[in-house]
Amino acid sequence: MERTFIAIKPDAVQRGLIGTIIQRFEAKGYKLVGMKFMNVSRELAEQHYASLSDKPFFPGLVDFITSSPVVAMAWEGDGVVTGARKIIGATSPAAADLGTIRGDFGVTVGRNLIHGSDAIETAERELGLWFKEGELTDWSPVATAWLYE
Ligand code: DAT
Ligand code: MG
Repeated sequence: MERTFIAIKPDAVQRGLIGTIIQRFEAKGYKLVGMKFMNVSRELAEQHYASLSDKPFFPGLVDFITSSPVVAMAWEGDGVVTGARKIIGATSPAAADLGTIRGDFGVTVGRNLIHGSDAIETAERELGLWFKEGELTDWSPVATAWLYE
């Protein structure tokens, strides 16, 4: 089954939106398989955002993501990588549709509340970066039979 990496960023944690954000993934029917509340080292931040290292906003992005704790999560489900990106909304909250997390709760791109992997290969890379072997927990929710035919 497909898995994706989701992180609730420092702005959402500081604004008391952890529960609200997790609720959207739970209510959709995705399965939580990993979660930790943690400070992010500069090394991890730079590795996570390595593909953006030449962007002018990169230093500010690393400062932001390391400034305060985040909630790192792994979610599982049919089509979860694309589905989670839909729940999250467009990169800029100004462009994100209402009903998405960024559209409902954000105003500016540098404070867009949440990260979600953008492809299956990216998800595999990011899950490997953020979680050690044994930190992900497989389980069988009783609702599975009511979510999948
Ligand atoms: P996404 O988080 O939607 O996958 P991305 O991977 O292109 O977007 O960029 C990663 C993060 O970098 C994004 O969530 C917020 C920040 N960012 C992107 N573009 C930016 C910009 N033009 N100015 C400031 N921050 C930006
Ligand atoms: Mg991205």
